[in-house]
Amino acid sequence: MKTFSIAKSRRLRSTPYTSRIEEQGVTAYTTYNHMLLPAAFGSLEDSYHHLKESVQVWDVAGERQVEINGKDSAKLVQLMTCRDLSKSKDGRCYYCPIIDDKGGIINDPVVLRLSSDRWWLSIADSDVLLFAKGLAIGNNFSVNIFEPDVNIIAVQGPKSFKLMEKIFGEKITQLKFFGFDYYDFKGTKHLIARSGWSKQGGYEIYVEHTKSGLDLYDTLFEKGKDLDVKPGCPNLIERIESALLSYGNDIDINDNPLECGFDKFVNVDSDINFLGKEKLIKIKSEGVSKKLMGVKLDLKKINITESIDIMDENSNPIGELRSGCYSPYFDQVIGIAMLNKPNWNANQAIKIKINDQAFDGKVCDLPFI
Ligand code: THG
Repeated sequence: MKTFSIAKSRRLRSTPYTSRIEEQGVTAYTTYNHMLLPAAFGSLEDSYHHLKESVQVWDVAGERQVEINGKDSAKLVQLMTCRDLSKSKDGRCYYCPIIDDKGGIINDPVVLRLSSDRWWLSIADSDVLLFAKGLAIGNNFSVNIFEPDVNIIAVQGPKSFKLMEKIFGEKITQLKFFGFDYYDFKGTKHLIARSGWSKQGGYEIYVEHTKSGLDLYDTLFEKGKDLDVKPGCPNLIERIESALLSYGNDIDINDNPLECGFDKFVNVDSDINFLGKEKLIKIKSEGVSKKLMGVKLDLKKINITESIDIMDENSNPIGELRSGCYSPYFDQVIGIAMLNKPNWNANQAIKIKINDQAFDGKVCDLPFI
């Protein structure tokens, strides 16, 4: 595949850590929320093994925050998501599909309840701020909506707990999954959550004070030397094996949450008010006609830049492959596919054509591991 360099500009925003990661050997960027997001530090496969064994520090500032505060903030956040937040608590994160009036997915952020009238939506790659502003204006809500200057550093991998303990003390190891609290670093408080876009364990530091954050970034590398800490980024292989979904790749506005396996985040039975509720009630009672599934292909290499049609054994189209990679764990290509009803049985045979060559494969359940 031919590769191209990225043309930087003000519009394609750098992060406070960009100069650091460029010194540390970033080799590819993607864009996320109009910001640079590192996509590789050399070999994806080497980074994958390292992430599963040790600890990495990621510049994920592209996971921007949409802050919604004010008297009607809880009402607006609930209007945007089908997940029931009526019993939500301060200091907790909630993975929430944001949907439109048709039930189409606008985004799949991690929602942080800072207080009952102050929320952060830690968004995937789409312009949630504009959607939120439109709803607030149309409904005459009393809210403030803006992007605060927050730049997340993720610390991921099995040794992340040891590394964070060295810097923040034992109490950081007691933080529960999807909980957050404030921890001191040289006199500055940092919001730290036990979360991250890998299944290897770890934390996300929501840096609000850039100077202290840069010092913390450097300290993570100093204190992590004996733990073999390395710079990294969300890893395509690890995230597909773990079935962490990527908005814009695996899911988009033409999919509803029930098609994407978000059933437990679709709360149509409580009396909450959200956009698309009627629609989701209807879809739930009728059942979905397409669904995200895993696929395994008899292939050792793939590079997906657009969806690829999937066929059944008789060459009838049955869906599309949306993400894929070579998995060292399965020693074949695995991928995330949207498959039409009734092709949802694990082990069902499928076919795929790449560069006019046909390859066999089979359907499987998500997550792979
Ligand atoms: N962290 C933060 N912001 C983010 C992401 C993140 N914004 C963009 C993107 N990632 C949003 N998408 C996801 C997808 C999956 C998860 C988090 C964000 C995730 N899922 C867990 C899982 O699937 O096991 C837990 C879900 C649950 O059960 O609540 O962590 O990574 N700050």
